[in-house]
Amino acid sequence: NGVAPEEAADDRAARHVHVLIIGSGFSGLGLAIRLSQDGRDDYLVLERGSDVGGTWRDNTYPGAACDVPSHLYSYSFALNPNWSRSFSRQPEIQRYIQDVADRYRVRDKHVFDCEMTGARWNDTTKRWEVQTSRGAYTADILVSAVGALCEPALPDIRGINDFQGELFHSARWDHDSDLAGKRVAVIGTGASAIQIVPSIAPRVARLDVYQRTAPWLLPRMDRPYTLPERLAFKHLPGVQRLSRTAIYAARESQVVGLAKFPPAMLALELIARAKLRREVPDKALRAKVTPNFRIGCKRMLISNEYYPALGRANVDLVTDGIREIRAGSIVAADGTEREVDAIVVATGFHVTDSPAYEVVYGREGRSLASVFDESGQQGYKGSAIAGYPNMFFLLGPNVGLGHTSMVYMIESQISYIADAIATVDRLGLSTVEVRKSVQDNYNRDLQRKLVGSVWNTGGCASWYLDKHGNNTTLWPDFTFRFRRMLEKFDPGAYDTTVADGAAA
Ligand code: N01
Repeated sequence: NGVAPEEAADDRAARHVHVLIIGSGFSGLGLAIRLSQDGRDDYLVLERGSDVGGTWRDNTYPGAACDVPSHLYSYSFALNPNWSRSFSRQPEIQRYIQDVADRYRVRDKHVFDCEMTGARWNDTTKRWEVQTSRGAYTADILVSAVGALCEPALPDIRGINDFQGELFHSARWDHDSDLAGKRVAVIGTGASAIQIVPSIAPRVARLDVYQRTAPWLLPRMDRPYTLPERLAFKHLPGVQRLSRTAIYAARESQVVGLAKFPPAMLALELIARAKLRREVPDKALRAKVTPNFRIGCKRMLISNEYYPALGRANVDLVTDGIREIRAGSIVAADGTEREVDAIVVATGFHVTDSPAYEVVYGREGRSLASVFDESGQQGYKGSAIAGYPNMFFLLGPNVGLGHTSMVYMIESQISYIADAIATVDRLGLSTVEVRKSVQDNYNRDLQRKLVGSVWNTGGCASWYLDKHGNNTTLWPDFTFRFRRMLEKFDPGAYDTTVADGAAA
């Protein structure tokens, strides 16, 4: 499982590889497979965890499941006829990713338990110098595949460090902790929390759910596949492709309402309101969980169990805000103190301020985090950033989606980056760096498309927006347009030098 320790880098000498990929979630693993399929052996994947899977390896909280249909949430080159239900749960997705890594024989191109602690561009050697928890590497090309939802964000609540009970983030679930019979608080009501709450509510003594903003909820059309369906997926590959295409088209149509003409989403809002009336008969509770922004502004959530769980006798929805956390309790803004044994922090991730970029230093010696902090996350086609030569990004700026499968976007980027690497080799380039003017034009265009979108005008604060108020996370158009844009690497957008240093 992974590169043998003696083959990994050690502290005495940096090990050199042509392409170094950081992270082995859906994106890094997918690129590794593509490079292998292209016949390459000159790459390595560094993964801080002990296995592939990324966010699907890390998010093991009770109830963790995908809100994108299974058949779309798979690599196009590795369709899975064995999905057991229409929306897969975390263990099944993680098994799928592990199985793909095995089938495509790329595990031996991985160094596991290897965390990147620094990456610095050396403009003399034209290489990246990468420090890790398992020694040093140099690389001609560095690919960041760390993902946007990898660094848990803890809330800045007074006294949080003084809490004496159990406290953990949703993405770092403590499986040694048995919550049965305990008084538990869940902070947050996003995609993770709405899966956790119904899963733990029946077995805890009391559950306080701290809601800052009420989310929109739509029905979850999840069900196990019937035997005839599973047989058809298995023996008639066309059926699976057809089902995938139908799901893709249905999801893609939402772009019209999200990005182009938000009122087109009102039909979904009506469905969500009807669900609220049906599943929350208590009018006082219903008022508390009725959202105050346009649907789609934040990520739309799907659940059939969340509202009923809030209605349980042992569950309390607290909407007064949190004043402070004490050794054994949480004090709400209205002064009410509720004793708790355990706190689950489901407060999301550092998306627009990822610490992963604090250790990446580009051509001018600046950390990527400081560049992002100053001007917001900006890149070119979500895949390259001016000032960071020979570096490519999977799931870089403005690649995220609020409505359909990220795997589609990832595969579009994989084609682009694989073609970029092939182009670098074919033309004998020693550096390739996107031109700042090209990047600026790209972002001007992108931000223009976001004007009037529900994410910018829907009246909510969300992790889609950075601290400057700009949407630097989402792709604002149809995903097939993204794919078309990334079909071929476009060296004309980049400053390049050939191996002898002359301009290409
Ligand atoms: O995180 P979030 P998440 N005090 O950031 C609240 C993906 N995902 O882990 O809305 C009190 O969405 C915050 O409140 P508010 C998916 O892309 C996918 O749930 O900001 N509360 C919010 O309610 C998703 O979008 C699946 O006012 C605080 C919650 O915490 C992304 O991951 C499943 C607070 C954070 O919600 C992140 O989801 C799970 C504070 N100081 C996740 N700070 C699938 O099914 C924050 N909050 C594929």
